[in-house]
Amino acid sequence: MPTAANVITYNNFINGEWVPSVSGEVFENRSPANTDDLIGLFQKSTKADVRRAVEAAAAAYTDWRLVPAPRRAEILYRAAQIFTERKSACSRDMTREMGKVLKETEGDVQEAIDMSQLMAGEGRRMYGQTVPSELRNKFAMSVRQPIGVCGIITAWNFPIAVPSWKILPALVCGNTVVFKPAEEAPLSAINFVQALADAGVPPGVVNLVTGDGPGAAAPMLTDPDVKVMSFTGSTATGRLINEQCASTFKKVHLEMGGKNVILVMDDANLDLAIDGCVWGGFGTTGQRCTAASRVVVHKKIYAEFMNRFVARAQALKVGDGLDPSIEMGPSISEAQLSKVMEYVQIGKDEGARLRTGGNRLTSGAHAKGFFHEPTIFGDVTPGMRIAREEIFGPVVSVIPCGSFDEAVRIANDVDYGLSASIYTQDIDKAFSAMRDVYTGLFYVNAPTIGAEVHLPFGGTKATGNGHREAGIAALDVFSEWKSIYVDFSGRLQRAQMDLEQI
Ligand code: UN1
Repeated sequence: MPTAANVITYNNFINGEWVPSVSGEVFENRSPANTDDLIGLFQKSTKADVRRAVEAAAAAYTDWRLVPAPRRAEILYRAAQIFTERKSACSRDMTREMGKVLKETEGDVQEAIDMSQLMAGEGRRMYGQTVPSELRNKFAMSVRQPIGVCGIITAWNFPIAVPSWKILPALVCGNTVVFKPAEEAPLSAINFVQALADAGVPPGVVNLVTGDGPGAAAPMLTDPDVKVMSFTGSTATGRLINEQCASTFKKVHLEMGGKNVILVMDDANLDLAIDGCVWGGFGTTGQRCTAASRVVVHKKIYAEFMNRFVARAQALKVGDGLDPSIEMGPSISEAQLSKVMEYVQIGKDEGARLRTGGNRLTSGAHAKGFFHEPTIFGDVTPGMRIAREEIFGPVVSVIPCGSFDEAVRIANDVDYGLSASIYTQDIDKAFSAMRDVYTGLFYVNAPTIGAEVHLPFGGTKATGNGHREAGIAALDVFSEWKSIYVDFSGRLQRAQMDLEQI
């Protein structure tokens, strides 16, 4: 464990160099599993640092946009190799700084490997469109063009995966990047950017500024040289970003909150469904935008489902994610844990039935971290706040329902629309729900989590603003179409004139 003397100070990355912030101010990053564990000091960047990063990105853009996409892709293939070599070290750093268990942080780094390979492949495709022209002697086509400097603001819960979903497509399309990671997980961002630099990304093409939202993110929103903003975080922050970006007409991609639902029908395979609810609800300590924080269960199987679900939640081992036997880590911060505890109180006050959990864990191995029991409320009604608002913690609200139609109505009756799932053996119900539940992701006989990088990721309503990241859809965020008409009738006219002169 570092003492004050051997604590590492990490820098920003601007124009290919690791540099301190202009103000020289730093902030601490501590492990949420043990606040004695000081991970390092990180630059508390301000407007002046952001400006330097944007200038570097704008200067680098003039050449990077002209580098052939297959050459840009070679760098991404090398990045995939480097992430693979560093997977174990990066996941340990990630578990230490943001708390999710090692198995999950390994999955997080794996997503960056997968995304590097996917986007590197795009370097040799990046398909455009060719269509027939209306006129003779004319060709018509449309090609993807890069847009310019992309501002990237990410959350702490997927601190390498989510930046990779944004930055790698931005790069293969020919854009340059200014990256502001969440202040709760800056070391993972540094590991990510170091890997890109080592893979050969030229100076200025990727820049990193650490710090808080007002200091290090807000200046990007109004900077006229930033052309695209891509954000993952809360709906409230996303709304502010959207408003701030309006006056400079930036292309804004927002990936925000969720209140995802698992529908358990009376014909469900209960073993599968309970497994899905445990990992969907308590994986990443419930701190996923895709977390299954609502479960709607048919009344016919409600009692049995509840007994078994509660027993599984009680058996989960909570603790420091670096210990491989641990199944659920801490909340990210004191503030996040307080929010969880507030919602537990709200649930009780609203008349939901607390079936298990509900307490902060404070003794023994839990004494120095932000731990909370896996918590399940039963007899929840759809109007309750715990059934409607994003908690982002280990709290699952179970709502009894009387029919499939009612389940679908409840599923749709929230402000968010990221992910939903159904457990049923009935193909008609599966397809009806798939069509009628208004979300960007839908699962059948699997939980609401576990998106794969080669499919579009994103949500409807207050979750997103119409874009998708990951998959080929990511290219639509980070490129714009240029339609090109080539008229070659002039040559034919000239040929005709030549003939007439003979
Ligand atoms: C997020 O919580 O921001 O499908 C993303 C999943 C993860 C992505 C979660 N691969 O749950």
